[in-house]
Amino acid sequence: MISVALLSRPGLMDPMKSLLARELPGVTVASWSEAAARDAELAVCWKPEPGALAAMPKLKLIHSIAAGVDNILSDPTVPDVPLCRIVDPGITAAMTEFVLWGTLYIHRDFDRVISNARDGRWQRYDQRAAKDTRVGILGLGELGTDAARRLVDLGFAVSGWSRSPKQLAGVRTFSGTDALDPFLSETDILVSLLPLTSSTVGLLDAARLSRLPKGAALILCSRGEHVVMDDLVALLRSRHLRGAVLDVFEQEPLPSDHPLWREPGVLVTPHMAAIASWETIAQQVAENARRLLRGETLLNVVDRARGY
Ligand code: NDP
Ligand code: OXD
Repeated sequence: MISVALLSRPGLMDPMKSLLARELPGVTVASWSEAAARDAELAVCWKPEPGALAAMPKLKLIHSIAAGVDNILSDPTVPDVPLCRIVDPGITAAMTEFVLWGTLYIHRDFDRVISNARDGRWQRYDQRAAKDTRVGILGLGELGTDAARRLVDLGFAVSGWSRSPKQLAGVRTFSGTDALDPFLSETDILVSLLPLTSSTVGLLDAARLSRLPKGAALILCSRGEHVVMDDLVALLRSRHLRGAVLDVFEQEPLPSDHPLWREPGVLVTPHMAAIASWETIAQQVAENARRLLRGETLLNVVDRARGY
């Protein structure tokens, strides 16, 4: 049977021990603080210490406990063994709910009326039809595609941007760097569902965000590092942008004294858009462990060259 190491901040992955033991009878599971972890063949990770994976001589497979793998690939010493991530219909459904909620929050002016309610201000806004709100999704992968489809079902004018060309019923699709500015210039609500890679870090800077039409809003579900936050705040303060729902941050948890909590127009949510259960994670890790042992094709393998 295989041996597994859990690499994360202390205690985070404790629930995985019994779940993996149930899924993989005979497995040994060690936290990184235990000496046995160095000899494991499978590393299950969330933000492993830099250099830790390189210090595992028997390593055969690295598994992220998340959909994203930036938490692992940010370490240049990560050994060249297969890297898998979590892909799950439950996560996709949860993300779609979050995107639909965020879109309606802005489209139906809840951002304004919630703020007005604090001052006891009764103010109604003109109602727009969904077809008159253009929602642009950065990233048409597992998550972006489902969110786009559901937004189309609700009648929104939906577009999407990806690296490679795509066809998606009811969605205007754009691909490649040259298409980004035209895509942004026709987007009222921008949703980011990109992976964090060397090509997408800092993508949404002053120049890019200024391409959005005046009054546009951002829903950031991907990673904090996709946005140059000072540029975003400047564009909110100049009223070029109307608001932002921010679920992810370069530093998490966002410290309670961080100015973004109190920035007018910004709603901070605690990286809650789509959270995989430990059960789901353990099942997917165990399935890949069984496949590894049988020499079968692994599921949800990341392309290391692309970084996602
Ligand atoms: P996928 O890998 O399935 O999809 C990524 C999409 O982004 C693809 O369409 C890809 O294009 C596109 N893309 C990647 N790089 C570029 C680029 N340089 N230019 C244009 N498009 C690009 O990822 P998922 O949909 O599963 O997840 C996306 C991200 O969502 C995760 O990496 C994670 O950061 C975040 N996430 C956040 C959660 C939260 O709770 N806030 C929960 C889960 C995920 P192509 O199709 O051409 O390859
Ligand atoms: C993920 C996340 O990548 O939770 O799964 O952000």
